[in-house]
Amino acid sequence: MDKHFPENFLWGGATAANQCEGAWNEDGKGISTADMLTSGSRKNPRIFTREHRADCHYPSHEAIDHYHRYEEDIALFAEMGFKIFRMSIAWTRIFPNGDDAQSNRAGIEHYRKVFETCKKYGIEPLVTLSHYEMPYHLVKEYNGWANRKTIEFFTKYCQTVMTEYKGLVKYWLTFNEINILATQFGGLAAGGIMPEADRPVMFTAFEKESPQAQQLRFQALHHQFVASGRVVQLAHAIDPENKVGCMIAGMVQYPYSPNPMDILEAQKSMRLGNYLCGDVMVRGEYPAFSRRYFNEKGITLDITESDLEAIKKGRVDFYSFSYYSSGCVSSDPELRKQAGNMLFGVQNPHLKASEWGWTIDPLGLRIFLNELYDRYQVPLMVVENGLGAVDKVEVDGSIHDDYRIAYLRQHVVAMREAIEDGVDLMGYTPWGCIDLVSASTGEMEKRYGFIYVDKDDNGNGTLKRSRKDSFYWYKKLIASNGAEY
Ligand code: BGP
Repeated sequence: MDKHFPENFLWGGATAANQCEGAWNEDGKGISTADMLTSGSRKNPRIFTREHRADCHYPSHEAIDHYHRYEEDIALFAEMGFKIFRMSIAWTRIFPNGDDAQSNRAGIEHYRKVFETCKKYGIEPLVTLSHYEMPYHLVKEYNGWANRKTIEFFTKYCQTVMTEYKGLVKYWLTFNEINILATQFGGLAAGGIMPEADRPVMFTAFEKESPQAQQLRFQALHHQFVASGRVVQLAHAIDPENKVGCMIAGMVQYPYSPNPMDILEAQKSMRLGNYLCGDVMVRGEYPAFSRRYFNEKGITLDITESDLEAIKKGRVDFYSFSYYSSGCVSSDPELRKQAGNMLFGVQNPHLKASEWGWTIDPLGLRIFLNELYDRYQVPLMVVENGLGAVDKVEVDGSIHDDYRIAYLRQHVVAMREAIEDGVDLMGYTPWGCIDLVSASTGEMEKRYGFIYVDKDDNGNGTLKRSRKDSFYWYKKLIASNGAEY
């Protein structure tokens, strides 16, 4: 059977501003929530500090200095043959405090140059409007997305960039991994909700969440739904060419056993983890199952008629998601206890894991693609995928990352099979196409890139870029439109 990728398939790579740009306080940029996150490791979580502390390292401040080196980096992406480049705009470069009357010209001009560079190479930008950061001022003054006013601030920022970059950008994503806010893991990173003390916040649920905190989290999520709905409508009004997608963290959960109790638990977890957000953003209304969930948890949301209209009219054009791993759900209290607060649930005996404990499951990607397409029938895009691993630089400067190639190859096969199954898949942008700061741990050593960046966890290094073996592999894959993998 001749299986292949569609002709205009969008091969590329993905980054986020706070994980690669650096220049955290240059050219009028305001402080973002990500600028307050220390570095960490798998064992020591990153800490959100309410003030900057002299004894802490903040990896977003320099990151990989992409802000000053974007031309070199985009040229390398072009060398691999990228058709699309997913990146995010730092809201704080456009509106430093979030509620400013005027936008910051220097920030607007910076991204214009970035997009023009992409254009020069025939690369389509795919722009995430909010990728795990927001102006810190909005967090301190308004409690971030818990406050309804933030919808207006965000809409104004989106209107500004969509107007400025009309003709340069046509693919947009509203909120990165919005569904993290539907889990206990998302408070600050996704929702900008101020923690009561300096503490770990990234994908970390340490203590039991209070009913008030839970209520606030879902209200923040609701405000993001409304904002997304408004922004989708704005995008279409500004330029009918614009295509806006939702961005969901693909949290695939299997039942641990054929015990119907496990199946039910997995279903609940898929619904809350993935489908709640997808249904609102693709179908334009809260799914029926959410009513019972909110009732049982005692969550009462402030939802107005005009909110519902914004959600209804602002349905996204496509569905994008990240996929790294799958999880497993059990109804057995003993097994659940062992798993603790792990994002991926109980251990799946059939799968191996990465050095950072993320299970590797390419078939899960095919299964999820099929599930999503059955449910939504809109074009899908895989906008993050990859293997975080430690790379070794040989004496001659080469980097033999065959483990990364093996991981990506299997996921490419899974996508091709899903296309064969009937899925309408638009593109693939593996995560961290150039090494960058890890979101969960703040490390540099957890690398995803095709391009190596000389920088270590303590901030030392020349920042020199080098091509890994995977660079040449991906280049060939793109040139053959997925045939040579
Ligand atoms: C996703 C985030 C990204 C990215 C990726 C890899 O959840 O959208 O920002 O960082 O995960 O995670 P990590 O960097 O923690 O390895």
